[in-house]
Amino acid sequence: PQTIYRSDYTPPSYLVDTVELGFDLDPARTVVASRLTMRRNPDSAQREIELHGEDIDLVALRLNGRLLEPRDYAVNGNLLTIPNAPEEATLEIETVCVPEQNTTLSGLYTSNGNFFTQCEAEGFRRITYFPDRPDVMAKYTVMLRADKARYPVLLSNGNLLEEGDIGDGRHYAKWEDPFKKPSYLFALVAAQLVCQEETFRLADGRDALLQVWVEEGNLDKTDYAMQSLKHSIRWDEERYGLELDLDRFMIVATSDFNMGAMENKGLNIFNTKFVLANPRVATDIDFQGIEAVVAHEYFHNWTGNRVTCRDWFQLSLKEGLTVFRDQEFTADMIGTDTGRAVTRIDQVRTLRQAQFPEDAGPMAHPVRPDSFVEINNFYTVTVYEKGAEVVRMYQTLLGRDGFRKGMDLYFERHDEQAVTCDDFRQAMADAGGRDFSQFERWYSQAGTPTLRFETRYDKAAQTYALTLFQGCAPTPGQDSKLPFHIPVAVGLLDREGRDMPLTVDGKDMGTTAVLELLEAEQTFVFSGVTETPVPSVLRDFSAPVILQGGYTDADLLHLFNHDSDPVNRWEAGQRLAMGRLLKLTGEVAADGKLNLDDTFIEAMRKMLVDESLDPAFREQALMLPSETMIAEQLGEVDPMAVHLARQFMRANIGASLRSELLAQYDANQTPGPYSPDAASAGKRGLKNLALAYLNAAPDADTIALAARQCADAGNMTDRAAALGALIHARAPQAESELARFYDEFQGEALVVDKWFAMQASAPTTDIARVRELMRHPAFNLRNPNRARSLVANYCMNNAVQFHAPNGSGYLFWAEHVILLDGLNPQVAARLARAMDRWRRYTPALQVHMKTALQQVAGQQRLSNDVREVVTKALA
Ligand code: BAL
Ligand code: ZN
Repeated sequence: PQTIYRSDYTPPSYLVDTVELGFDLDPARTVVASRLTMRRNPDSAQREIELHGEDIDLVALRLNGRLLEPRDYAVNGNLLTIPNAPEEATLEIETVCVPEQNTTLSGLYTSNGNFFTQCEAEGFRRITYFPDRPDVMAKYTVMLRADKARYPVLLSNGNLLEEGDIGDGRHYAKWEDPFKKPSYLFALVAAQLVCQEETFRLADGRDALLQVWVEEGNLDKTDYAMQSLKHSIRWDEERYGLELDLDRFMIVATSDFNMGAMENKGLNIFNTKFVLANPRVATDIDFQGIEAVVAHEYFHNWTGNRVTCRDWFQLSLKEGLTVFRDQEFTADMIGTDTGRAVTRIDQVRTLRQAQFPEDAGPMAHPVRPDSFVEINNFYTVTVYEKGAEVVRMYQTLLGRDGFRKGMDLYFERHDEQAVTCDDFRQAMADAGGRDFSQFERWYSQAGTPTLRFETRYDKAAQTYALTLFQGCAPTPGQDSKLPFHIPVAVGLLDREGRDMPLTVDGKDMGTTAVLELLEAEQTFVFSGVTETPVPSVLRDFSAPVILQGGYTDADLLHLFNHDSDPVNRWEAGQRLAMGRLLKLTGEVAADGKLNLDDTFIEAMRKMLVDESLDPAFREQALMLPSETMIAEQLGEVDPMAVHLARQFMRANIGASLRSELLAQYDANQTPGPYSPDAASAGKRGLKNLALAYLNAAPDADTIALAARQCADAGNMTDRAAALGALIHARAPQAESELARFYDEFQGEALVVDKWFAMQASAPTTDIARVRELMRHPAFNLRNPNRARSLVANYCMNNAVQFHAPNGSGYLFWAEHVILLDGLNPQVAARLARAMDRWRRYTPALQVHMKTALQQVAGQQRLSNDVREVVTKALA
């Protein structure tokens, strides 16, 4: 496969002004007629028209009314070239595709017999020939024709112009999108669906029609998505002065979808997972996911759609920025300082769980990659979550108001343009009067920077010198790195745990100073420091870096007890736990004699019962670093040792804090009707964490508690937590409760996904049981949610079983990467990434892992998607 380089970018040879699309929709043979008005791009030296097309049949091609013969154009792979084209060209293209056979879920496909599209990144070329690149922006008019009884609902982007019958039981709908857009934002839906709708008054006084479309029977699960949409619209008006620019905004849910959702202009298509919810079927986490994803897709309307990406290397321009916006929205929706901190802690956890490992593995890439084989492989935690961290750092450096000025300037300069990450950085620099040239390295250098500090207190001078050191390990293709521009937020705690006032270079900096680290090593001197402080470094996780060492246990306990910055308070607890987890892992490997000190347990006890702290924060503070995070700290990973060490710590907490856990379990009940609000969810979170800890050291009483909750639960959060506790405690009733769960929810696809996922990720589920589950009538490899629920969960969230010493998990992985690749390369490539970190495991496991990787790599027929992942893993 061919590698595509960012440095090879050239402007499009032709621009497209208007696109008229006509669809005769038939699952077995859909005919697409396209009429493009094009003109030569003055910025391009090329004279030929270039069109992309994939897996479609070309029926006819006309240029300015003349039917072209095959000799008039050239087809090379997916590229169709028309040489010697005139300055202005009207192209008429007729193509045919087969939606019902399209298992890739890219382009036009059917799901439960309904038509949907997914065009990002390069799916539009699977619908019609087109210059399918994001810097070609055009105005679209779309005519849909289909059988009226089977497809009563016909939707596309923008505004509905007209609809009516055309005989033979068929009908039509004509849509027009008033804004220029790239082809990846095109969408259509032709389906049997119902909708919840309402009229919403926008800030400028216009009324917009909001709709949430779902399959019949799901209307009782659309309220939260609708509410989230309204909150999102209001928030973008208030926080950024950005308004909905259309008369209507539609969300459509489908159960067959590769991603979470897609921001097509005015017609967002969603995975049902991020739309459908009611207390019976959805957990607190599901509700949170819906709010965030609805917001994310809505916010794309400006950051992504009105201003889009020049090329796919700039993906983070829209994704990093939009993730940052949805993160801020989520924090604002909770509205409390602790709530904000808890969302920040969640973000840090995601980075450590997924992005730092990516940055340290064979698929490491900069936020703005320099090359790719398959762009679909770069919808990554680096582009999304690290990209959001990069945007957050602008706000940290400029302040909220300064960041807003930068956003205003960005839109003023670039509305309806396709631009680059450099354009965004320039807008921020110009609006803030700052030099962000060194900041560019956050976009161009891969790898997670490390940060280290040393301190020196001078009692006589009352100065405290903090020396910061940064570094960054090599990543594929980047052997050495230059220093990053790192905002390091720092506070100093006195011996009572109070924040000390900070003065640096004679400047009063409040109680948290944002120091700007520009060099590999730099010293900052605080003056007027009256005693030796404990430094709280990297408050609010002010940069996506790995802060190494520097703290004693006593320092960490002091921070854990007192830090006014809740993120660093949490962080101190994580460090206390991590130190011990690493020690325990070593002990498992050595002689199996495990010891946990009282100091740690007492710190946990104090946190658990501190009623001055929100339950949501206490839950975060008591949650241990995951097995993946522990593994990332080790030179050589024995997954079983990591698991046993962590289980030992969990059981120890469960047994030692039993009475406190029971008290918190009782104190954090949420009687009355379920509400997904943050305070209630926080209580449920702490209560269910208590239940999980109690059942990490199970006895008849703790199991009875879980069983009772399983029987009485009035919502899915409590039900799933109780069932999980029974499974993990290996309780005798786990099997029957699993069966009862399935019986009760077998009609709810998303709950059946949970049922598979719960089993796939349980350390009690071995390969034989997984294979048995694959034969369950409800299992279907073609449905991405279902495939992920069982196969991906087993391979990615069940380390002890997946890494079975006999290599059976790896063979299962290889078998299913290959099977899935024949159906849906995007889903297969995601699964392929389960082996990213294979070189870090014990030599015995590495041998099996390499064999499995080679088995996949040795396949003759493999998608570019999977080929790229396994090739890079083996390189
Ligand atoms: N653009 C793909 C889905 C999303 O990030 O919203
Ligand atoms: Zn996005």
